Amino acid sequence: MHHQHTLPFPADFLWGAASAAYQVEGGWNADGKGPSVWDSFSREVGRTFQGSNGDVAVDHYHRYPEDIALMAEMGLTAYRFSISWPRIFPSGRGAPNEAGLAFYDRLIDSLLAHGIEPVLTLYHWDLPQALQDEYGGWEDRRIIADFTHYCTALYQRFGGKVKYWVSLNEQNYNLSNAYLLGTHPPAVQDRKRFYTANHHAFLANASAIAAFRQWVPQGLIGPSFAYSPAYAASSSPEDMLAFENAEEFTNLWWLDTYCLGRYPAAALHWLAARGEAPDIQPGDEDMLRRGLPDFIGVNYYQTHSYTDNPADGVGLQRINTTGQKGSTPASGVPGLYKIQPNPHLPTSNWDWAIDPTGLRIGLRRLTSRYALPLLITENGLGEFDQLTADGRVHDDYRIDYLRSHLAACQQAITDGVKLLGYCAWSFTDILSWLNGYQKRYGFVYVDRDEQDCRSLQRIRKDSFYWYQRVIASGGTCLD
Ligand code: BGP
Repeated sequence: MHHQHTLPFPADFLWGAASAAYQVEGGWNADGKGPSVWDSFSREVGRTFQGSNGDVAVDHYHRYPEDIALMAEMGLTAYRFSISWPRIFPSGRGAPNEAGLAFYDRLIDSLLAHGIEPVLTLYHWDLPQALQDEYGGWEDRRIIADFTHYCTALYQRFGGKVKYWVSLNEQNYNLSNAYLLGTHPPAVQDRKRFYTANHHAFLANASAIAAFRQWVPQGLIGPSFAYSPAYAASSSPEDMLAFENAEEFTNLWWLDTYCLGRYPAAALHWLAARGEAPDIQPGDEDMLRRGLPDFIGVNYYQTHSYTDNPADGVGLQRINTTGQKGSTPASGVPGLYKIQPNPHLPTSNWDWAIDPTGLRIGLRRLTSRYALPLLITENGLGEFDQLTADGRVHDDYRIDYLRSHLAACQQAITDGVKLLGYCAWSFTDILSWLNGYQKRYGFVYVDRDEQDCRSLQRIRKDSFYWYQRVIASGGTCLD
């Protein structure tokens, strides 16, 4: 569609930025917090980039007043953060840790005092280690009750002051890494266990949403999905079929289950024939349908192009965690699809395709299929940033990336997409799960690296001033 005029961003559009507890907070054992699976995993040799861990991260646990002051200076109207489950329930369940709840009270109150809408994520991967040890975390149905118990404690405490809630962050990406690639805890490579863990996560998500209706009737809730819209590598029927396979297995498996309460048919048949399908018990489908979301949180970084992959073709491979451009190996699922680099798109140093039009296409697909409002809960560019001699970070490449993606959002709004807001990833620099501090996303540079916490000083990048101007103009000025 070529529009004669683009519509403006809505007046109540949320101009945001995002983070996750493990990646920013530090204070890993402060005030009664229990260990998470990432606290343990990052201590195992060779798991993370240069052994980096979240023990200190960027010390947001202690420096949140300074960070929120910077957010206010920038003009943010929303901040997405996650709550650390083991800070609230150190061993996963039981009685809540008052000091953990009090920390998030202070954080939320400070945001509200600065006119910044909190967007609260219930789960961003830091499962209490105790639940992993006790019953294998997401692999056991007991997780459904424990997750609902945890979420209900947050609804009761914060439901009166937080309107926007994200249930699970990137279940698809996290569990793929955890159970297919073996790169997130518990570092397993087993397809049956993967689909089992996912099924329990879907049920936990739905159960938590059902409880939300009772405790926070005025609020809005939805999962955040790592959405890489699929393209066919060519118009050959074989590539088109590979595209259909990829769309169903990498996107609709999650999106249909969240938003329609049922698994897509062809993928379920394929898995059943291989003994990999989840065990769907009586009442499960009913539970899924009782926990449908109010909006879809979209974490968008890139699209993928797909080509045919024979039954003896290439399997899934680990992603690039070096920043060495062109080092990503060919990857796919035998008999279903193979990822093919898209010759029409530039890539980052981590080989992630830069595709703002793909964002518009994705937002349109979601709108047409599910007719739900959308909230961009993550979008950004991870790059090697340089603190230069003038004490600045000239990240014009990031400005270009964000500008083009915001322009795509505006086109999508003009196409008829109901977009609630845009949370750039990330506000400050943060710890990347597998890339340490070499891959930075923030508007605010943080002076530290993997080995040395240094000063942890906050330094505004050029993109900070750019986003400040964008927000001040209500998005009418993206330049
Ligand atoms: C998403 C996660 C974020 C963040 C981001 C960037 O998958 O939800 O937590 O890490 O990706 O990823 P990376 O740091 O690997 O580049």
